[in-house]
Amino acid sequence: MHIEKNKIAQYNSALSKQHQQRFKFLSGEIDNVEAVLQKLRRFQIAIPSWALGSGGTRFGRFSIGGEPRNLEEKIQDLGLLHALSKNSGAISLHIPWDIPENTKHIKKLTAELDLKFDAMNSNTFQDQPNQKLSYKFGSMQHVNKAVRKQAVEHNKDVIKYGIELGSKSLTVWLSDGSCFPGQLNFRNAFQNTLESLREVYAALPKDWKLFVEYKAFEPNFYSTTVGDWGQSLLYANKLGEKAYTLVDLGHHLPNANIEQIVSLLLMEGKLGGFHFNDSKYGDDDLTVGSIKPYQLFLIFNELVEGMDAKKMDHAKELAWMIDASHNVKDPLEDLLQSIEAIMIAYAQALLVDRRKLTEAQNNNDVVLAQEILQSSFRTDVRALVAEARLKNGGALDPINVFRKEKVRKNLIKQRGFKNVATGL
Ligand code: PSV
Ligand code: MN
Repeated sequence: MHIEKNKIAQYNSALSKQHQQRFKFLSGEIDNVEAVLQKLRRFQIAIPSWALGSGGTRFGRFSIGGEPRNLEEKIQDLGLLHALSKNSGAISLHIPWDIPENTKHIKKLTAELDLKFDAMNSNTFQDQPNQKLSYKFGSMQHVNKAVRKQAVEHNKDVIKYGIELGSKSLTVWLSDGSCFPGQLNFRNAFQNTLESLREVYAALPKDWKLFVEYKAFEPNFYSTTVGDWGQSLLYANKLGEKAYTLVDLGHHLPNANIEQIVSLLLMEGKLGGFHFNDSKYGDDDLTVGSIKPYQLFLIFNELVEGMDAKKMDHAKELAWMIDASHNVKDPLEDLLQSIEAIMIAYAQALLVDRRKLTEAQNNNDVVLAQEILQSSFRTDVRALVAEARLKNGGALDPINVFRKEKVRKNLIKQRGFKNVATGL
């Protein structure tokens, strides 16, 4: 399914008067509104190929209907998302959930929809049909060298697919760890993992990055071999300059200060990218900004401050991706909400008065520092984000267009109700 540009323009013109009023009022309060708009327009968030269907939990899965049945249909869904949002111009593939069978055709399709290939993701946390050796007791950490080799070879294959598609990075998330005390020798598990990662690193093209994603627990519940940012940073430092830590917002123990983690990783030049989602309890993979929007703003505040300190290009130098799962909402509507939440937090962070904040910090003026941050957080920047989208040719109100155009109903008509998309 496709929504024509002029259709989007029609919906926009119906909302134009109200939008212009709101934007005019807001822009009067912002000093450098054109520069902020430029940054918002350039910011692009990758969507994972596994987030376009109904995810489900281990207790069940409820079909949403019209889910994409193959990679091509997933790319079509992403094209639709990007046409509406204009801030989701990239796709992140998980192998072997989404193996591109005909790379030429897939590349042509993505180019037509103005989509790029972001990080490739390997998968050694599940056994695949016909797989020789099992990952039940880990992959890169495994006590058996042959299992480790199989995991390394898989990652090398993923790099090969990525090269064909024009991706420039590989994200490795390992579920390796242990479920019970005594099951694992921690040092051996670390060393085996490091040795395996070194082999993968050696296979990276010159201009590629390797992202080492950490996660505190699940599916292992006693120890995880890349369990936190410290461990990920150890690997990244030992591997070399092309290796970075990847932060997934859901992968921390409760109440972790993620904004501080982000700040220090940036300072060390070792923050590679992000998986955005939200959570209340664990790795809940909920819509970005649905539970803790202030935390999201504080993270973006550190990102903007830290990237500016290093004169980094916000849009280009870190990998931005949503990593969420949808159980009760329409995945495409849910993703539109996540994109909007990210853009809002980014816009608010761009509005922080850095000079005043630094002054307040240097004067130990705790009250003023809080006032400065919260005044940005409490600014309703939705008209600013909408204006950036409008200037890029997107929809002023993407969910409204999605609903009025009956996208899901049409997709169900085309694809049927009971189909299941690959991935989580
Ligand atoms: C693991 O929980 C994770 O966050 C990793 O990024 C995986 O690639 C993704 O979710 C899908 O399982
Ligand atoms: Mn993730």
